Amino acid sequence: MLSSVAHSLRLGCQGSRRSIATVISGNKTSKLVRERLKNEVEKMKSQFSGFRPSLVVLQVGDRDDSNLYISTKLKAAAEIGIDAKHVRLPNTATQDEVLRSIMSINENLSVHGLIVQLPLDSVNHINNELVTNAVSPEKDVDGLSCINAGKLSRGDLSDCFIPCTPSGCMELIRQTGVSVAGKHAVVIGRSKIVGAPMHDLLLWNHATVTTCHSKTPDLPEQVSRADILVVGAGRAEMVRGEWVKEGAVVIDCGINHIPDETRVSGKRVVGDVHYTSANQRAGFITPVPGGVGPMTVAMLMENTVQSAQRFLLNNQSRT
Ligand code: NAP
Ligand code: L37
Repeated sequence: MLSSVAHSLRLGCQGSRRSIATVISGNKTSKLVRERLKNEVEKMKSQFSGFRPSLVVLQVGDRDDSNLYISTKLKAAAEIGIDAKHVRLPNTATQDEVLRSIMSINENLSVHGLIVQLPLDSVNHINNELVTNAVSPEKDVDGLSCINAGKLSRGDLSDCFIPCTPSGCMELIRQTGVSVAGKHAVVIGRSKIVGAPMHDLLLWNHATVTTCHSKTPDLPEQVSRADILVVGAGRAEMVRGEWVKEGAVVIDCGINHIPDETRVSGKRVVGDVHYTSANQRAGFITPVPGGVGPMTVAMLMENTVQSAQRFLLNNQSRT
């Protein structure tokens, strides 16, 4: 009875919908991160006579979405003062050729960060695991090698590179002022790039974490328990507002293109969360676009600057 009074008070006198959630802007937060990094790079440049952090983005093939994300990354790097190179191999490249290319970048002392943009677009069979593990852990700014992923899963957070998307999600959660410790967090998805590292990050920030996947029965029930919900399933608008706990923090990693005849392009981008209904229940919510996407780019820049700083530290102590 009491809880139903509290509930109707929250709903307001008319019993109408709850006020809408606070939107957490990835565009604004990523801009702040990029400005901070630009200052750090300027300091490095003046302290170490023209030294610049450097990043290589290796692409196999020619996927439209990868082309777009890579050009966003190159533009962000240029603005910050990171020297970024795009190395593109044709979709006919063999696994050996891809591995050889990675090895040669590993050996190049002037490169501090190397990512292989996934998914690979190749006519040949290429083992993703072999490729992500070939990147030297010291340059693995995507945090996808076993060494970095293993450290993260054990809670050695200060000693590894954290994958960019989950790292960006944590930054957005921090923006809300809601503390993670002691909260119940639910992650939908268990991929190596989003769900699994997100689980680890939340866990080691002291949340109690439930990770859901395609075999999880009763997803709405799991979602309804989340104080913090992070979704990376790749299913357009799958999470409905009615599932969401009132006041929850909702972070939507999904990037899905759905048909929209009102647009010139004939399509539009939506997340994995049904935004308009979730907006009525959540306390905080990220939009798509303009949420997690720009943060993924900003955190890649952050990892690259961190890698260059570690390089300088190691080289100084050797001299
Ligand atoms: P993925 O490798 O396809 O993984 C999807 C995960 O979601 C899997 O673990 C899968 O479960 C789970 N899943 C799929 N359908 C489900 C369902 N109906 N119920 C519960 N779980 C379900 O995808 P990903 O690379 O992690 O990407 C996920 C989404 O994030 C995509 O929309 C992608 O475009 C987006 N993304 C965004 C960014 C960004 O910067 N914003 C970066 C990377 C990815 P199983 O393991 O059982 O198959
Ligand atoms: N680091 N990121 C890294 N490594 C990889 O292997 N695949 C992959 C990866 N993913 C990635 O780059 N994702 C990504 C997704 C979205 C954006 C950038 C990077 C982005 O900028 N999204 C915008 C625009 C979305 C759109 O219109 O399509 C956004 O506002 O969400």
